[in-house]
Amino acid sequence: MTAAAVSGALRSNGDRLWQSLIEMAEIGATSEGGSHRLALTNEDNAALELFERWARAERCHVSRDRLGNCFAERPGLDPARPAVLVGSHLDTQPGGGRFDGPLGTLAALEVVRTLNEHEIRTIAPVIAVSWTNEEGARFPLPCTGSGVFAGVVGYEQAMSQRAYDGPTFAAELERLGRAGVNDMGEREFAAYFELHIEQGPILESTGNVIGVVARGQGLRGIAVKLTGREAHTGTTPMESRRDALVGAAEVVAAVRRLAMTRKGALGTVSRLEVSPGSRAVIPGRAELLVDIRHPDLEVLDELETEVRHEIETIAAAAELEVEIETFLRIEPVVFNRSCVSVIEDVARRLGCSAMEVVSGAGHDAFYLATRMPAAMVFIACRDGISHSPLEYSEPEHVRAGCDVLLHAVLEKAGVSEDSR
Ligand code: HGY
Ligand code: MN
Ligand code: MN
Repeated sequence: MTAAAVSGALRSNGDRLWQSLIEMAEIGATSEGGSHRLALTNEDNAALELFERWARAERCHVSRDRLGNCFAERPGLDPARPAVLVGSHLDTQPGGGRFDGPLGTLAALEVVRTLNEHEIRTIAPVIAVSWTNEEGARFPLPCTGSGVFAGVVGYEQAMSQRAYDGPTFAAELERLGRAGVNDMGEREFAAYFELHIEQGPILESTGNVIGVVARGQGLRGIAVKLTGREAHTGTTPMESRRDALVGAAEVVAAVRRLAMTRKGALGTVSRLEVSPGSRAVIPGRAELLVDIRHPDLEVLDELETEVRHEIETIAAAAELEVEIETFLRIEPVVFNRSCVSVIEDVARRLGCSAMEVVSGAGHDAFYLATRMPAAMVFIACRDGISHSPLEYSEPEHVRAGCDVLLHAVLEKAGVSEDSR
């Protein structure tokens, strides 16, 4: 391990990373100052191609797997040593921000750039990665790419999922020529690290620069279809109606009420589609997406059971047919203690104020943690806002987060004695 790396004197180039974030944000930029780069759209593809150009300029071996996940490998001295994986995603929410995803993906690239600039040779290979469809905004399954890579999400399930705007995941991969042939299925990895904005208020409100993410809360995605009877709004007596939207409104209120009965639980109906949506027609169909979360698996399961039962009860009382499908289960995650400790130690060594946090948002690292030792580094975001054009993190926090990521990677990858 070189003196620079050990003493913590080594630093990434925060200005270069910030500049890369600005350039990346130009792809899919919105007039509100955010990012609109839905998974497997032309914008998402352009973002990945920019990442790949930058990675090739760093002499990385760039490849993709069959999900379109992109791997930029910087060789280590010992190619047989399990690699250290580091990255995040480039796709965004419809009205997303400029940091959620790109921060971690471009910080991984900055790690590579810094190692090249200082001619530091790691023992193990270091691979910067960009995962496909983390957000689950266009295609229902969040963390599709990392989920299949980790062996948690089935390949067919991933490929057959249909975008809310129509095409299947497989068709869009094909249209973009996005898939590759690098099958990492059998490869062993030493660790996975991901830098991400907290997307919540804790770090900012406590004045901590670094969040050491030891755990992540679990979540359920529940799709609900309510079917009533379309009829004339001007002639149908109130007591004989089967109004799907009235049922949906009760479901929205029930999800909120049930979540508030449990400390730490979160419940949201985040998507509602009503048809036919004509003024003089009583809504015959309503489709809802329910998102519930809790750090404790037992409480999360209880809440899911209760929500499903309440939806059945509401549908029966409103004489509506109902279909309920839990299409998404991401279990609460406990990150690898050794990786968490490395982040804690590095943050202390670099003089960053830090605290242990539980991630409220889901991340690719949750799935990666089922296949290899993994942990995350958080930095604050202004007012805790994310999934919004208002998303913002301070340049000095971006720099600090990248430096912690850099040294965590070096700890796990090892550094050769002959590095400068
Ligand atoms: O669902 C999530 O929490 C992530 O932000 N996609
Ligand atoms: Mn994210
Ligand atoms: Mn997100």
